[in-house]
Amino acid sequence: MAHRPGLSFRFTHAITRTPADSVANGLRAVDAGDPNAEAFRAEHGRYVTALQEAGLEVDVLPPLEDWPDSCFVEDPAFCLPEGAVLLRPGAVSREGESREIRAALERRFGKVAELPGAGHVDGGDVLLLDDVILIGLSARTDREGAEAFAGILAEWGYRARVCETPEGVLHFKTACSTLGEDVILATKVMADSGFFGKRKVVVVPDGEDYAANVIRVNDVVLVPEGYPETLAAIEAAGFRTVVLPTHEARKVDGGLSCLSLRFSPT
Ligand code: CIR
Repeated sequence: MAHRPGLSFRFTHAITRTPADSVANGLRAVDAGDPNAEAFRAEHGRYVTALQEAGLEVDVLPPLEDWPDSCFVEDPAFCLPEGAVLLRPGAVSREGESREIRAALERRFGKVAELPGAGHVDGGDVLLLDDVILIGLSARTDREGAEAFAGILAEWGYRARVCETPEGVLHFKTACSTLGEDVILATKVMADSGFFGKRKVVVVPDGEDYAANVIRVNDVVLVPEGYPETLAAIEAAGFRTVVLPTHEARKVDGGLSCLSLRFSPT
């Protein structure tokens, strides 16, 4: 796979989905109280505006009451300039989400592939970099799914590497993000993993692990509100930031990356 500068952060479009009232039943590892759907929708509105201000055309899909976690659109699909791949989320309560997002992807892409076989992959476990795609095995993404997905990526000309997400971390990207230009933001455990080779790694300060999930969108990095040391570290590394509230998403283990699919269709 050739190095394609900007592949991982230069985007023209995004897809999001408004949180449903049923998001109060969303999956979570530790119960810190239910998210309030109305407050979540207000935070989501600010997120959509931030993507638009970063230069993206944003498709906002309607809420799906039958699928409580369906606002986390990153998980049922993965997008590249050439096309989109419908994944197979690893949680039973999310299995219908790929079907539900297909039409939105077909509006934007000529090519929409399906993950072959019976394995599982959540998009939250897939980190797109400019020269490699890292796929993290997790409680949601199994080896069969990861290998089937890597096979599609290879057909499309991309190199993938399968990694082990550290124990207790929901998704690979719960604990790391690309800041672009070969700089990674990662928790200490992830930074020590060796997954990132010679790339520069900005380590998330102690006590702020949630802030490892940020998104670089064109010229800015969107950062969750309430993590001042991580914000300072990202700015010190030379990146412009926009801070957004994610208090409701966090109650159901969601972060900034999970709330959109970002892409530049060719
Ligand atoms: C779940 O557990 O599946 C949702 N409550 C949160 C999904 C977060 N998605 C992501 O990190 N990509």
